Amino acid sequence: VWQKFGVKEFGGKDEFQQEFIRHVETTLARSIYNCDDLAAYQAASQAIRDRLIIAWNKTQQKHTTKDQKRVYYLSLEFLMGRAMDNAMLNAGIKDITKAGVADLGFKIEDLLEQEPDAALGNGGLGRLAACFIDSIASTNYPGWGYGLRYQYGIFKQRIVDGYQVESPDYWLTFSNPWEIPRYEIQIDVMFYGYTRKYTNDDGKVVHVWEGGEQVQAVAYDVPVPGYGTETTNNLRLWASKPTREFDFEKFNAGDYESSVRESQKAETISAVLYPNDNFYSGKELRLKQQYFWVAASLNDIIRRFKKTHRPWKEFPDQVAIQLNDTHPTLAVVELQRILVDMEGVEWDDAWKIVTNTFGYTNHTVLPEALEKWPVPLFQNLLPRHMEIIYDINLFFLQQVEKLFPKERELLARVSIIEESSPQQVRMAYLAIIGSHKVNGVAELHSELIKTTIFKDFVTIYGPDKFMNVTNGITPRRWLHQANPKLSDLIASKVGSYDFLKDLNLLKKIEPFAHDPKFQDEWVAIKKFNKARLAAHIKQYNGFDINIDALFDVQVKRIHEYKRQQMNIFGVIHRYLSIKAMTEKEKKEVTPRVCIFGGKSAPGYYMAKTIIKLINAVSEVVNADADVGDLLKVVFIADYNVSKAEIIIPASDISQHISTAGTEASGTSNMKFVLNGGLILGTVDGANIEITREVGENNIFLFGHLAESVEDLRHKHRFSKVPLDPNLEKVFEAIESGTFGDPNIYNSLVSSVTGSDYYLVSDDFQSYLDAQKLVDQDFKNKDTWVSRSITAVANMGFFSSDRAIDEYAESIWNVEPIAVE
Ligand code: 26Q
Repeated sequence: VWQKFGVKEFGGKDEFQQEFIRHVETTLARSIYNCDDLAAYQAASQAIRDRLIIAWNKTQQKHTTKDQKRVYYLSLEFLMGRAMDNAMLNAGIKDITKAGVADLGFKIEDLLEQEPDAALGNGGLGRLAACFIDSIASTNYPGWGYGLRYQYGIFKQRIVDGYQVESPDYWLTFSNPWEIPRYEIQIDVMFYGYTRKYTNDDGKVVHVWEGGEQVQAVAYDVPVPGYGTETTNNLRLWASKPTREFDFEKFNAGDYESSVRESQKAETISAVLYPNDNFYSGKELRLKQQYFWVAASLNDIIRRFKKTHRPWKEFPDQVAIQLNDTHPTLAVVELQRILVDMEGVEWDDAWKIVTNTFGYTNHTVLPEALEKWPVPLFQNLLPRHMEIIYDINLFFLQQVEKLFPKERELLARVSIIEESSPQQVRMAYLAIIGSHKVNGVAELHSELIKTTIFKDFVTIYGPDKFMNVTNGITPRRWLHQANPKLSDLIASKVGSYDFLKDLNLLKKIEPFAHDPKFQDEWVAIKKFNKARLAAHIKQYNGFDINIDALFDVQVKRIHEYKRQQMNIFGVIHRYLSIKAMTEKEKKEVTPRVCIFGGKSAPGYYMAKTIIKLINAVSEVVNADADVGDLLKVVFIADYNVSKAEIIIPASDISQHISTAGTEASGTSNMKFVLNGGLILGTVDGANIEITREVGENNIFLFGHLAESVEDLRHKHRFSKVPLDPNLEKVFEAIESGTFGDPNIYNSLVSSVTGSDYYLVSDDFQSYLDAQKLVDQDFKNKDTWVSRSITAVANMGFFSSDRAIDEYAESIWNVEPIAVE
């Protein structure tokens, strides 16, 4: 396979072995006779990395020579997962590596297991960034990712007595072969201090920001190999270090201890990823992280631009910057500051440059997730930026006033500064005003932002500034790597692996949806994947599950809006039903394994209670002899990218059951269907477009629509809405102590019996009906498999390559650079 790509850097098996041994003996200073799996993983990685670096250098050289516009994807999260398998597959050298290590007595699978996940993200947003940089490289766009090199990624989750317990993610304990430290790239970043202005010799007012604390940003580069192409792009992650001067001063003053303390403080900036998913918390350190990363990245981008000796007005012709949510919005202000304060560009000219450079992607409409920073905190940390924001706001409001004279309410509504006490900086508004395009991540979501949270901005700017780019996923990791057997089977019908670069070619398997031989192979692969997951569950949870049962999976961050509580209430309902059955009735039951996984934010009490309930139900149900194989409940601890790669290919049904209008897109829904699982879901996020693509016969939809949600919530507020009768029985079981101390679940139950903000009761009957249909349909193996095949055949649209092409075309205006 490797030759087909024509990636000349990669030699054959013998060459790989030589390099492997060389790395064992020199890089690791060990003997090949005393080499464990960890050392072998590191040596193999080094050998692969060497090749990536050659391709990386070539790519960067070519991009510099071509001097075309580049795109920079700014994201505080890159949920990369493991790198080794991906690097081998993208470079087309898995076969030679596998054979190479096998000769030396190693199994490639064991080596792959040694690698810790790069878990620098929380969930959907971070994984999307990882898929996007894979696609940018695979489709040959010149593009870099910029992020933070957290010393600790998302915490590790253990389950103790049914509760989530967090521990730190020491992912950098052993040296990380996938990063290249660039100690020579050090950028000073300042915080705090004060501003002053003076009039220079030309009579111009100059603003200065000085007297603050300095820290240094050091670059770590992670090569991003494209699939089947020479193109290897860069992900640059910044780590914070104390500045040398600072240390020195203190040291000479004889204050060694405080010098050490200060340097440790500098390092805390990039120490840890904030573990909130879809929830804003206004901590100063978080704002420090944002500015640190934004300042270093912009400095780096500008340094590269300056080498081309172009005038500033051409900056947007050379540079596109995409803001992954509002987290990097300070970049808008920082670029304006550099242009006006440091480079002497006139305000209006600078502002044109700024707005033509940035694009902003919104990922949520949930009010609790929207970033708003208290003005006092902001002003203290970034005094000059605060002034610039006031000016941006002033000029913007003047423009609005001109367009809509006398609409004072409108001015207050769209002001970047919220007039609360204290005042708050609304980052989303700043991002909109500072960008030329704003996009949502699925059709419904993009409509919702236009009609709800950003409505006024559509009035002001017109509809063209707002657009949709439906999310996508990389088929390399989420099909070929996670499910190699399915990828091989598909290739046998498509005639090649070209579908991994052009996912619409999946359409070619549709004619085989009813072909018995193809169906058998399809079913056998699903069974293999279910056995692989069952082995994992046996190893980590310690019990057996029946692989002929329907595997029903919900894995994602635990959140009330994602409604894992509805799922577990449904499981309890199922349990109670089975308990009430005669032996004869039991014969008709479709056996099920209900699989849950996901992390809760450490401070999110309700989410933690949901985890506890799932585990409590699991304990009771799995031990109940009346139920036997008909129902098993599993909570898989520490759900992460690597576990997703095992879990997703094994699902028959996966649940994406957010309250309509709350899940912006979802991306795991796409991964499950691409792996031959069907969806049980609400009419929300990308479920809607998946339905359109695969056909409504190949998805199980239920529940109220987004347009009714507001009305229903209104009803709840003004009258007591009767509880769904089936749900009532579920609550009775919980309250009678069936799953242990009922007091533990008081708040969870009353959140539904009270205001039921997420409409669990309103949707419950519809949910049970859909589940019943799933049970019935799963019995008909023939139709089930043909639906599964048909669904996969129609998933081409959800490749992140397609999403990236749309961004490139309609937001970034960048062209791919051909590889000879
Ligand atoms: C903000 C401020 C302070 C601390 C943390 C945060 C923060 C961190 C992470 C806010 C939000 C997030 C993550 C959001 C997220 O993952 N959104 C998801 O994005 C996916 C990709 O577009 C969508 O598919 C999901 O629907 C959406 O929930």
